[in-house]
Amino acid sequence: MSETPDPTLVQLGWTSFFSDQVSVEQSRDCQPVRVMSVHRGRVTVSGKGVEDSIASSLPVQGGADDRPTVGDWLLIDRTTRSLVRILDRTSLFKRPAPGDDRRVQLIAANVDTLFIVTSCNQDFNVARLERYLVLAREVNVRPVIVLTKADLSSMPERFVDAARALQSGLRVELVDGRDPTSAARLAGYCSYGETVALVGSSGVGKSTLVNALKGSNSIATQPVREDDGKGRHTTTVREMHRLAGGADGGGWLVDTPGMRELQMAEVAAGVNEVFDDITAVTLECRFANCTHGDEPGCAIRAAIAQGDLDPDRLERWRKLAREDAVNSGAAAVRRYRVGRSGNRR
Ligand SMILES: Nc1nc2c(ncn2[C@@H]2O[C@H](COP(=O)(O)OP(=O)(O)O)[C@@H](O)[C@H]2O)c(=O)[nH]1
Ligand SMILES: [Mg+2]
Ligand SMILES: [Zn+2]
Repeated sequence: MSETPDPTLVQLGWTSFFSDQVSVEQSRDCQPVRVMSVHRGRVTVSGKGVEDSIASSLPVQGGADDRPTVGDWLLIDRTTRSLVRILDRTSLFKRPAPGDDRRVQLIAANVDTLFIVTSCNQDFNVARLERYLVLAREVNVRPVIVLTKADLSSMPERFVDAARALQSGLRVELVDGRDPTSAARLAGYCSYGETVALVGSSGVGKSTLVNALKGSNSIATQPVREDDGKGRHTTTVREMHRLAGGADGGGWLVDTPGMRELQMAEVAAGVNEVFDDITAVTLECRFANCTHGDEPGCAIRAAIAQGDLDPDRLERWRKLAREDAVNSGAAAVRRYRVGRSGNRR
C-alpha cells in the first residue's frame, strides 16, 4: 500500500510503519481503522468513511496480546466490517489484570509520547517516577514528566529540578492544569496525528489536563474514583480523545486507569538505561559479578564514598533490579507452565 496516504488516516496516526504491513491484495478486501474505545466484546473504530462499533474477536486467536486495545490499528473487511487482523504495534502498554495473576490487561497501543503526571505536593515521588521512566523505555515511548498543581506550591521549581535530575535530557513541564493557557504548553507533544497517553496516580489531574487540552469539560474529574487499588472494575471507559488544535485538528490523548502498583518484570534494559549513571560505574568494579557489598575494587562503594553517587538512588536502583529479577523469573516459570499444560485459559 504505497499510494498517497489518506488525510483522514494520517490524522488518525497512520504512518508507513502500518501501511508497510498491508499487502496490495489485502488492501483490496480490507481497510484500516483505528480503535477509539474498548467495550465488553466490542470496539469502536474510525477510518476513512467509517465510524462504527464492531465485534472485537479475531478470526484466529493467538497469544495473550492478540486482542484489540485502544489505539490499535485494525484491518476490517470492507463489506462485512468484521475484524481481520491487528497490525503490529509501535508500542503496547499492558499490566497484570487486577485480581488475576495469569492474565494481562492491555492498556493502550501505538502511543508516541507518555505524559507521566504527578503533582507538586506529596504525590511527587522519585522512586515512582523512575518506575514510569523504566516503563516508558521498555514500551518504546518518549517520556515527559508533567508536574501539575504548580499553583499550589510556593516553590514549584524545586519539583522541576528534582524531576530533571532523574535522567539527563528528560523533558519536564510545569503546569496548572485548570488553566488552559498553562496546559497549552503541552499541546506541542500531541500535534496532528500524534498519540499521547497519560499515566499517574488518581487525583493528580490527568482528566483535568485532558479537558484543558480538548478545550471542553467533557470528561469527569476527581469526584469519580477511577481506581481504589482493590481491583474493582470501575465504569471508566478508556478512549482516545481528539484534540481540537487548529484547522486540521490535533492529536490524540488516552487517559489510563491508575497504575499505582507498578510491578516491574522483564525490564532489565530499561533499568540499565534509566540508571545509566550507575550502570556506567558498575563497569569499573573489579569483578564483573560484583554485588557492591564488600568485594575489593568495588567502584560503586568508591563512588558513594567520594560523594559522586547518591546512596538513595543506588538503593532505588537495587530495589528495582532485584524486583525485576524476581518477577522476570516468575514470568518465565509461568510461561513454561502454561506452555506445558497446553492452552490454559
Ligand atoms: N489547584 C489545582 N488543582 C488541580 C490541578 N489539576 C487538577 N486539579 C484538581 O485536582 C483534582 C483531581 O483532578 P483529576 O483531573 O480528576 O485527577 P485524575 O484522577 O488524575 O484524573 C480536581 O479537583 C482538579 O480540579 C492544578 O493544576 N491545580
Ligand atoms: Mg481522571
Ligand atoms: Zn561493585
